[in-house]
Amino acid sequence: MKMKSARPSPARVPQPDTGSALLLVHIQNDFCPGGALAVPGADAIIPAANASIRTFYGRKLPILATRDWHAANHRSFKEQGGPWPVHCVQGSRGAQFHPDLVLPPGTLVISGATDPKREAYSGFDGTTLEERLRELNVGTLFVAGLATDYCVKETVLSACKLGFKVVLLQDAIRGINVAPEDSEKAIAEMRAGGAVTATTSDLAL
Ligand code: VGL
Ligand code: ZN
Repeated sequence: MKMKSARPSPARVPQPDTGSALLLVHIQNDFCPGGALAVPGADAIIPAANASIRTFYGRKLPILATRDWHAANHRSFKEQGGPWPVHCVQGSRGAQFHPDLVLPPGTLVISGATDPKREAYSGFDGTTLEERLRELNVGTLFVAGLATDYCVKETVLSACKLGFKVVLLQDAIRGINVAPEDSEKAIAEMRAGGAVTATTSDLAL
């Protein structure tokens, strides 16, 4: 019979190591306060995102940043019959990464949702993201960014389906919450899809 240990062992959180990459989803002006599709509290994730960036950069591990990069007539926009206000139009200020996000040299930028006729929430949809990750021999993705209930969720679910391990950095994501529970539901869906959740303080920063 196994002995019960007196104290529960600390939860094992995967650590950034060979084969890990940091994936920053849509940390762009338009999703931050003052932007066209501001996610409540979005800028509060930036210190945690930057701390993760320092860890990955310090360990020479890949850092990838996706950006929502819509054509001006994208079907996602209300005036084209879509659900959202005009946001993250290619080349606009709103589409730039938040100025406080410190992206180091070598960060790979992946532009998504470029085809005006197609809705695309997953960073893998119509991009070179998977190819880049395979080239870099990445097996585990640590994910931060916006928005929990749309692009973070879809990107994480795609990553899981493609066989990547995913660690969702819960203090470094925020949701739109069109309905108040959307982010909680999204996190539950990502866990059900195979993602594990951690906070940046669980990482040996
Ligand atoms: C997103 C709505 C529209 C996201 C992008 O990044 O989550 N949400 N476009
Ligand atoms: Zn968009």
